[in-house]
Amino acid sequence: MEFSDKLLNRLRGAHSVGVLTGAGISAPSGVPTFRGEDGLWKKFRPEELANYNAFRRNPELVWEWYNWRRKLIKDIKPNLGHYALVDMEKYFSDFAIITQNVDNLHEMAGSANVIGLHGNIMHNKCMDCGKPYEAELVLDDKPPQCPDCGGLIRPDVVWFGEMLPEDAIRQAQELAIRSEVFFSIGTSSQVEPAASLPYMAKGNGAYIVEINIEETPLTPVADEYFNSPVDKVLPELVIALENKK
Ligand code: BJW
Repeated sequence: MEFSDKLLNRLRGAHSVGVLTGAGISAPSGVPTFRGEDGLWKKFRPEELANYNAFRRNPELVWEWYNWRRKLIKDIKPNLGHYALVDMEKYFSDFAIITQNVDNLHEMAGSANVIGLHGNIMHNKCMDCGKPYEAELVLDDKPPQCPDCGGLIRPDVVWFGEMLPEDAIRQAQELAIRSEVFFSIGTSSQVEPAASLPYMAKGNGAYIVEINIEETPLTPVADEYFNSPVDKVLPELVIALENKK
C-alpha cells in the first residue's frame, strides 16, 4: 500500500494525533457493525433499539439485543487494526483514541489513552438510582430490578437522545482541536456529536485521514481517504512510519 509523502511528513512532524474509531475497527474481530445489512438484528435498526423510549416501551426486546451482543463479544479479541494503534502511540508525545465502541477492545489491545464516548456494554446501571452493576451478574432473559430501589437495570451505554459523559466529550473535543493529524476510522460518520469531531479538527488545521471500506459524508472533506479494511491499512502505515524514521 502506498502512503503519500505528505501524509508521512505530516505524521513525522506531528506531536498531537487524534484517532476517532467506530464499529468498523471491531468488524474484523467479528463484532457486527450497526448500519448496513450486517447491522440489522431481527430487522430492527439501531435507532429503534439504542433508545431510552424503546427500553421503556419494550425492555425485554432491548435487553435481549444487548445480551445477544454481550455473549458475542465475550470471546472476541482485538485485531491487527487495534494493535497497530497501540504501536502508533510510541511515535507521538500526545496520542489518544476517541472511540464510539462499547466493546473495550482498544483497552484489551493495550492502548494507553482511550476516551470512550458511548459507555461499556459489559456494565449496567439502575435507570432510576444509577447504581452500577456488572453485566455478568445480570445476564437474565429480562432486565432485572435494582434490589435497592426497584428500578429497571439497563446497559450503561449512551442511547440516542442521551447526553454523552461530560468529561469524555470535553476531552475528545480538546483533542480534536489540538490534533495536527486526525484519523476517522471505521465509522459511518452519521452519529453526533462524534461525527463533528473531524470537522472540528479540520477547522483547527488538522490533516484528516479517513479509513473506511465505504465512502461516508466525511470522505469529500478528508485530506486522504483509504478505501480499504482497517486491519490492512493501519499495520502497513506503522511499517511506513518505522521506515520513514
Ligand atoms: C469498516 C470495516 C473495516 C466496516 N475496515 N471500515 C445533530 C444533528 C442531528 C442529530 C443530532 C445532532 N446532535 C445530536 C443528534 C441526535 C443523535 C444523532 O446523532 N442522530 C443521528 C443518527 C441523526 N445523537 C444523540 O442522540 C447523541 N446524544 C446527544 O447528542 O446528546 C445531546 C442531545 C440530545 C438530544 C437532542 C440533541 C442533542 C447520543 C448518540 C448515542 C449513540 N449510541 C449508539 C449506541 C451505543 C451503545 C451500543 O453500542 O448499543 O452508539 S448508536 C450506534 O451508532 C453506536 C455507535 O457508537 C454509533 C456510531 O456507529 P458507527 O460506529 O459509525 O457504526 P456504523 O455501523 O454506523 O458504521 C460502521 C462503519 O465501518 C461503516 O461506515 C463501514 O463501512 C465501516 N467498516 N468494516 C474499515 N473492516
